[in-house]
Amino acid sequence: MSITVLKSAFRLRSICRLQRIQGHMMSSHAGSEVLLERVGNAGVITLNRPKALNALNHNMIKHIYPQLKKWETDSGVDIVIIEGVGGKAFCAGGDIRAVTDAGKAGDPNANDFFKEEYMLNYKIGTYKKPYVALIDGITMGGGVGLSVHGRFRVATEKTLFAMPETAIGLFPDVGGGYFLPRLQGKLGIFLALTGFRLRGRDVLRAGVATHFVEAEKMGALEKDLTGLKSPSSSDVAQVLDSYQQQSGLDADKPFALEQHMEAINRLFDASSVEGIIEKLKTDGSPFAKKQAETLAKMSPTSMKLTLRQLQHGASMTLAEVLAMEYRLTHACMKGKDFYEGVRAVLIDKDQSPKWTPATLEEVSDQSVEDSFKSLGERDLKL
Ligand code: QUE
Repeated sequence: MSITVLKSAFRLRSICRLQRIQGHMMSSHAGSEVLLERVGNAGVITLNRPKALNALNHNMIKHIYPQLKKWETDSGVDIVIIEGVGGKAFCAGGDIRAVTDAGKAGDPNANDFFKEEYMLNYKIGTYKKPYVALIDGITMGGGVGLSVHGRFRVATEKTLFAMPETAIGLFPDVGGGYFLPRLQGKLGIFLALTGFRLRGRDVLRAGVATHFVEAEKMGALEKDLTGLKSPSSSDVAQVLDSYQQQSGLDADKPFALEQHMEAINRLFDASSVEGIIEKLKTDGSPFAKKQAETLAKMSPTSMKLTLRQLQHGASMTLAEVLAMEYRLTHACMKGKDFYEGVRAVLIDKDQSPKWTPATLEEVSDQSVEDSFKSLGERDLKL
């Protein structure tokens, strides 16, 4: 494609967006953190906090959830599309800083954030109409929850995927306990414990995305999707397949983890975190050594919760997994590591969290088991 055609395609996309945003501002939610619009027969959700990399906050959840419910039964809506503005991120995660502020203050809003976020994840996972997430850019944590449970996830060469929560004293939530153990071999356990980042076409190869389309084609793709008349899921699939076929970028490049999958399947196959670390240390390969170094920085409590979460989640429904994860958020908010991790990574940015307990040996099996216990009346019911 020539530069001129590229530029005009970009301009067309920008103009379309501008018209939609102007239309939206006139229709009421000026300055909104999330835009909810009808474009043709599509419901379009636009995450609109570019300076925060579209991180998902409570206000956004409160707007998206009821609109998704309405669109599900609105005969004028055949498809839902979700995307982010700014060109850098689809959604970099949850607004975890606000959650820890509320958690520290004993504000029930912290629990409500997780409850409503997981209800939204479940709505997406059981949605009755085609749901298409355009995950162009950073897609981590909460952003994964807004996409991975949906029928279609379109990655681009700019997609950067990770579940990095063990670095902040949390665990890979938003249904991570469901989709991660369902990835090939022990890939999910590896991604969950290390927070390893997948890029571009590898997000498709890992099974996190369903399609790969070059970023410059996303404007045209969206236009084609919103222009479909009463599309079925297979009509949507056909459009996405066709765009994917025309996107040859990195098609010949092997999966970055291909050369390590045998090691991942062998080394991350243990019933305890200590067992995995022992295997990594005795293996001695540069790859194993690097993973051991990464895990040494993560919250010991988070790693133990995460391994149990994925072991349990492998044979649970999405609804059961989200209820389990909601219990785990209570445990994390009662502990110390979540606050310390957010301080070290997101607030002070010193990247030097002091975990409590500081070692795996000091994290008792009992404290891990207790974190999975019923909350009684407060359990999440889906
Ligand atoms: C680990 C995480 C998160 C993270 C960084 C980590 C996370 C999260 C954010 C984030 C990023 C940008 C924002 C924001 C939050 O960063 O969960 O509010 O603007 O949400 O290393 O788990």
